Amino acid sequence: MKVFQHVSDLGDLKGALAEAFEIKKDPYKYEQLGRRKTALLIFFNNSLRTRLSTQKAAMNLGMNVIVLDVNQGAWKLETERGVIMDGDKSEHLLEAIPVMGCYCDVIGVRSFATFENRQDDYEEKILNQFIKYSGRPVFFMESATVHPLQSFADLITIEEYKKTARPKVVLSWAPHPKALPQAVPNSFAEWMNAADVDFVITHPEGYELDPQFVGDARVEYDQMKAFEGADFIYAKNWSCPGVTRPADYGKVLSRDMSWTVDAAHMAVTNNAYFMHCLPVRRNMIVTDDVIESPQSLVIPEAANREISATVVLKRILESL
Ligand code: AN0
Ligand code: CP
Repeated sequence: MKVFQHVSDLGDLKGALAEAFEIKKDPYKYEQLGRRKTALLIFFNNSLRTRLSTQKAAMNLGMNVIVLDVNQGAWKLETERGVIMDGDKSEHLLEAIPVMGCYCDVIGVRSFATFENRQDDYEEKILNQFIKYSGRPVFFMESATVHPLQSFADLITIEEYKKTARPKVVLSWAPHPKALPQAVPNSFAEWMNAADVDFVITHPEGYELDPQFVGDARVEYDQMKAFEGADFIYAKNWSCPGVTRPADYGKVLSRDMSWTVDAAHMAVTNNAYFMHCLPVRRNMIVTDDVIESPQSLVIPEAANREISATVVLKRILESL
């Protein structure tokens, strides 16, 4: 595997899940595979889980790991070609990327949407430059539009906890004070569409996700109706994707607190499990009692980030 961006990059999903459970049983099974190989993890944005779980995964495989916070100690990077660099940016991404490639065998990159230009974000301008100029396999650690390591961990979690062959999974928008990316809901939708689940998306008007990710999913604007009979509730805030309202791309359109997932919402479900990728703002996205309930899977989900990252790095190492 040379790029990990979409669910399709894993090929047969059932096979990938089987590999995940094999690794969960014995995380050090492939500890020889990464000997003398180096993973470079580049962060343009903050992280707790991705940073720690991906380092742990690389160590499980016997790899060396280098982590770089671009905004803490590296030169300020220009990303646009043709710019006269007379401002505060000392280095261009077009040199920085191949230089980074010199010191590693695999590169993971976190670079969120900037919301400056929908086309640049949705064309994955930054990550595609890493693919083109690093000379190394690249895996996405949340890009402008996707967060596949998260969705893979989410799917592993659903597989572990589901009580029926084809559970009902609901992705629900929830309120948040700041504009957040669409990467998590985009990927979650993509992965659920590829999995054997009954998938429903619910959000207020204007928050329609990009059709390439929605696929054949059912969209229900009545949140309570969407929650009826659900086996898994996956809450997440996202800003306006700019599909039905291009001028509002990246904006907060609603702060409607009636969308906060609380006990009354959970009461209409089929005793659903609650999921969220974290970090989560309590009593905005979800109430204290729901996230602390026995049905909350937020910690097992985070734990499975180590497993999804181990499978992905293993697949990349096998292709070197
Ligand atoms: C990010 C987001 O919503 O995409 C990262 C989530 C994994 N969240 C925040 O910036 C709070
Ligand atoms: N879920 C997730 O990716 O968390 P971090 O932003 O802390 O890495």
